[in-house]
Amino acid sequence: TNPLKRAADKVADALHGEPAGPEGGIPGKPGPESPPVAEPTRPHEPYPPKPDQSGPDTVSPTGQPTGADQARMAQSGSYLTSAQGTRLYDTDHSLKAGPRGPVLLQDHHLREKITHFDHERIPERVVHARGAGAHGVFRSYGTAADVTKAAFLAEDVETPVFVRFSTVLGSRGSADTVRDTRGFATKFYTSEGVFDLVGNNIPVFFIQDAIKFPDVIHAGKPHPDREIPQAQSAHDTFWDFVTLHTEATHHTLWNMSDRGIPRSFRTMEGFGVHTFRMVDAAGGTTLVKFHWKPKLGVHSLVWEEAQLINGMDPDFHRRDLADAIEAGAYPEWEFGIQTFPDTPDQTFEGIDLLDPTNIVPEELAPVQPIGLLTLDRNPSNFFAETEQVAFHPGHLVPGIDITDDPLLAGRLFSYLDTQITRLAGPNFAQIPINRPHAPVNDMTRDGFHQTAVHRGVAPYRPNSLDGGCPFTAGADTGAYIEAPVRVPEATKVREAPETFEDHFSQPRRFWLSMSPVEREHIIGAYSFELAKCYEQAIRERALQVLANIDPELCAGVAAGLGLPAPEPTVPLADVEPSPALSQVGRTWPTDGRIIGIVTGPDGDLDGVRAVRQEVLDGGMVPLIVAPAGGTLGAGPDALTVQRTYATARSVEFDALLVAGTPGVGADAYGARDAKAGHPTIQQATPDPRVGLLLSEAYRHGKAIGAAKGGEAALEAAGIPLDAPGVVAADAATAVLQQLAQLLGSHRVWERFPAAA
Ligand code: HDD
Repeated sequence: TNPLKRAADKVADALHGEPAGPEGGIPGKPGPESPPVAEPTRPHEPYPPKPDQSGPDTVSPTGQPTGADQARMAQSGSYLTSAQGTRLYDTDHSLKAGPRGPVLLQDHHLREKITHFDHERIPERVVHARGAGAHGVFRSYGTAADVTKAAFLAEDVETPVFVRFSTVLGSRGSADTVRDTRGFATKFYTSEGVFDLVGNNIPVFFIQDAIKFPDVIHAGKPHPDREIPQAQSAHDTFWDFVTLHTEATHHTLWNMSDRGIPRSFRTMEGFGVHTFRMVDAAGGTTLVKFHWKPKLGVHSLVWEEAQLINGMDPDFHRRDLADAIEAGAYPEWEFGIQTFPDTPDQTFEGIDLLDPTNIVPEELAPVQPIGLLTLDRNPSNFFAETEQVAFHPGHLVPGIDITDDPLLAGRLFSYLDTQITRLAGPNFAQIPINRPHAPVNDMTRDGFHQTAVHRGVAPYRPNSLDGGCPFTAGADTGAYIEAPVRVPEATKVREAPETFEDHFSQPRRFWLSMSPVEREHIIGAYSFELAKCYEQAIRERALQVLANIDPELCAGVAAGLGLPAPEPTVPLADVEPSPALSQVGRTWPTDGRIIGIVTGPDGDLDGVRAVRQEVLDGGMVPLIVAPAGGTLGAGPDALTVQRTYATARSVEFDALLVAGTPGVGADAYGARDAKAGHPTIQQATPDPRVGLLLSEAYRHGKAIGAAKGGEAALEAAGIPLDAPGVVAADAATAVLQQLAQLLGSHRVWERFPAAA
């Protein structure tokens, strides 16, 4: 028999203390000399499926539950089997005519295994392909109960949810921290059926009518000839589109702002974008806009950080979300609504509520909190949950209705349609992650991937054969009844209303609401993206668009491109800023922020121990960075090194604290140069990688501290000890206190040139 196999069996025997498997014996290979095959670990009963992983409990037209034991269809039992449940004795060798002979076509296991593998991939989403999801719970405050009869928004109702965050343009394997809009899609498994809020982290959209969606996406996706660039808008076709369709100006400006590069999914706002219509118990209607407000505040990366992260850790956002949930630092968002009277013109303070390129400033219509979302459980299988989840803006519950926003209308068609290709048929609602938690009793039948076993003979109504079931509900028995809104008498046209023609006043409001640093970032982003375009005409057209927003913005970008700044072609809009749009100038909780503690064997280990504990007590995350891995110090108090100088990069930390003398890494550049036969360079003290860590953190506006001689490392990196956001003291814990305070503002904004 195979020597590897024999060795594995020996190990297993030693582990189990017995040659055979559990009771009943594990079947060995046939043949007299074959020993029984032991498993490397003892077979055990499978873990019970999570509630949302169990198979669908389908309900027949006569109300009889069927298929309740479908959970058995997922992995169960101790032995490897074929897909038909037949136990297998070998899955590593094809069936051959002798060990060196040809493989036999009769090997069903080989064919089944390879065939299934060949079909493992499903089409990725045409947009929002790259995403990460999490389970959670939504608790409603009941504060929306006077405007909606939705049961899940009544007081103190808990509703399970699944949320998927995503980028828009990139492929499934693209990097997380690209400049892009982020999707924020929430599936509420309510007692009245599924409600999906399929929103973004930007409250406006590129286009006003869904008929242009294929066009804007074709323009944003990689060029069709070479399929580059991946996951970004810095290319000609994107800028060609958004400068020719000036309704895209507002969304583009948000993308070029810090909102386009969030620090974490946990620190993003979310928006339903469209105006929805809420319906109360008496049939009264109110127009609303949905908001998600992160408890941790709204934070972004700076552009250089985002670019570095895409190389260092392309899974940065996905990892951040999963790690936080695993550590018990459950991300939370408050759900809120802005409400507007449902007037026939559907405008508020002159703002057209049906135009998805508009926001309503919070100063005009405050966001009223209506519940709390907590994400507290990671998916256990990415494909089954995050990939197969299917959202749809048409998944509505009684009390929440739509408006005539023409962008929303197209979405109501598109999302159902796309799942049919992506999830290979019309039965995707039976996939466990998509199953409503409310009973399902529909009259759809058959189709690809039908997993329900429907009973009864009469999937139509009325019928006299299945006892007349199913019955239809009424308003008093929870039916979804569309709000009886009057449709104005009109002539069929392919036209937009005149109010949709104002493309510059809302972008101007956004620009005027930004702090100097945020404006500097926006100018930098436009200058970067447009410099990546090859066509001069596109750059010039983009400058014309910017001139119509604001002369300072236009002049800044024009200077970056080395082009003259044009004059505006429309009068500059007279709008008030909305301070709520700025991310700067507020303080936020510091929970979950990451403090890098840079030290070495000769560092201030007592100080590190104390400060590490204080970081933890403060609800933040300490990461010890030292020249080499392993531990620092000895005995029970030894400190575990979490990052070495080779693996640490500034982008991972929100603040840095150098405790004592950091020391030189084992594989510092000098040693490497010597090995390569180059003249050995004088090793800088401290290690040059510490210098890079500090200088990047400084450039990115991060708080930096030094304790017990750590100042030398800062000085070696050229960081003035009296610079803003730099603190030094003897005790590391005293330094931490000041760092934590600085972190409340997220960054040391004074370090950016605009603030100087
Ligand atoms: Fe969309 C996916 C958000 C306009 C067509 N969209 C998708 C996702 C989000 C959004 C978050 C990912 C859902 C997930 O995680 O599975 N989309 C928006 C927002 C829009 C918007 C906030 C404007 C307000 N979308 C939009 C239009 C159309 C689509 C106008 C088509 C007419 N969107 C789709 C889609 C996707 C999608 C092609 C791809 C995968 C999917 O639906 O399930 O149907």
